[in-house]
Amino acid sequence: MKSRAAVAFEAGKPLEIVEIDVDPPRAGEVLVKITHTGVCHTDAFTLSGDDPEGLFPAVLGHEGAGVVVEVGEGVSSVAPGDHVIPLYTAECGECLFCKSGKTNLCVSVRATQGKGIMPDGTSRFSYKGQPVYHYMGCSTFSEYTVVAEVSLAKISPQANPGHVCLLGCGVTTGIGAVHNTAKVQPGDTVAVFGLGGIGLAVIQGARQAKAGRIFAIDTNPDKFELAGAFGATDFLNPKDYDKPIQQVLVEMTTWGVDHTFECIGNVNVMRAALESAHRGWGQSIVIGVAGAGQEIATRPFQLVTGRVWKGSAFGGVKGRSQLPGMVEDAMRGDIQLEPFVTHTMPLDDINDAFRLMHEGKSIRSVVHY
Ligand code: NAD
Ligand code: AHE
Ligand code: ZN
Repeated sequence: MKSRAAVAFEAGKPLEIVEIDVDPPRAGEVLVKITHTGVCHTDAFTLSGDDPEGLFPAVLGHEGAGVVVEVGEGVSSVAPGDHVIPLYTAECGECLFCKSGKTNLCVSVRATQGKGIMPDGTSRFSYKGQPVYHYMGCSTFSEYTVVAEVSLAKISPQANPGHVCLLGCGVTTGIGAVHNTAKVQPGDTVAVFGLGGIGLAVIQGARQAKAGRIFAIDTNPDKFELAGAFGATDFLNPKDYDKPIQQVLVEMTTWGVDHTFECIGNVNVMRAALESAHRGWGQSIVIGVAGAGQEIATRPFQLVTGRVWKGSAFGGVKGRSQLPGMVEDAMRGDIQLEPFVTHTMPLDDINDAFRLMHEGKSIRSVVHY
């Protein structure tokens, strides 16, 4: 079938809106009509050419919501008409990782996903007869996409797809990192570096966890108002200080902050976040994605004296078993999604979403088909 899609033909170039060909779903696959998709910084990161797994031409996008159109042979957990969110972290329930009870990092389709192909080693997308790569197992920048059955969460048909698409990545990542990775407890102090969609979701999660002081840190002071609305108590722009921000935070708190979160993808800020953590028990959670060749560093003494460095992918959330419940939480108002949606636009204007993100003017743009 034909599908309108925003294709990344080349690194560093705008997406092009073209009509691609989408092949029918094969065994274990599902054809989904995407109705809405958010644009996450990770899409911009891959488009920039800094992603070691970045492939071109590709259909990017991984924060979508849609409806099942057709299922391939053997698919039993979803049927045409079901409302779904595609998952870049699959959940097969059978692999070592799913069975461990320790992680959400299912490996069932991860290897082929990273190569931009379906689990059988081929692509369902083509343009003018040439294959186009899939992305993160989702490719939500196409009106019709094909994903693995294990990469779909079935959600309430009553949910607003223009809002719950954000649970496909940003909001789930931030809230999940607070509850599943850091396990923030009432009264704990929290510092959030980077106040985009991810950082603001961390703040929302920290407030749900009844954290005490919540420090919001960004070089763009325009982000502070929304951070305050989500529950941040202290606002810091590193540019306002003539000393490292970790020193500022340690001086403000005596021994450092219980939980710090890096939500930017900057290895220098990752160091600052680790060194802002409390002596003896503070932990720093890396959420931001850094480019190929980037490495983190600190004095080992920082770890010897009790600080812990951790990472979090998709907030540690198991998509098929936990995301439907988070959608229900959002429908009840226990997770707020609407404040994240600063812009909406049709697919034709998707490059505006990238521009607004780079200009620091948006939190989330939601593209509709
Ligand atoms: P975003 O661009 O919306 O927000 C980033 C924020 O960081 C902006 O407000 C920007 O002003 C701020 N910032 C930039 N440089 C800074 C600095 N030096 N000091 C302080 N603030 C600074 O991005 P986003 O969509 O919120 O994504 C954030 C990061 O999280 C990206 O690296 C993205 O790839 C990553 N991410 C990771 C996961 C995961 O599962 N681990 C999921 C989603 C996104
Ligand atoms: N392709 C990159 C890795 C990118 C990365 O770390 N992705 C995050 C999700 S970002 C969503 O916006 C993640 O979940 N990672 C775990 C995984 O399995 O990909 C690279 O460096 O190769
Ligand atoms: Zn994302």
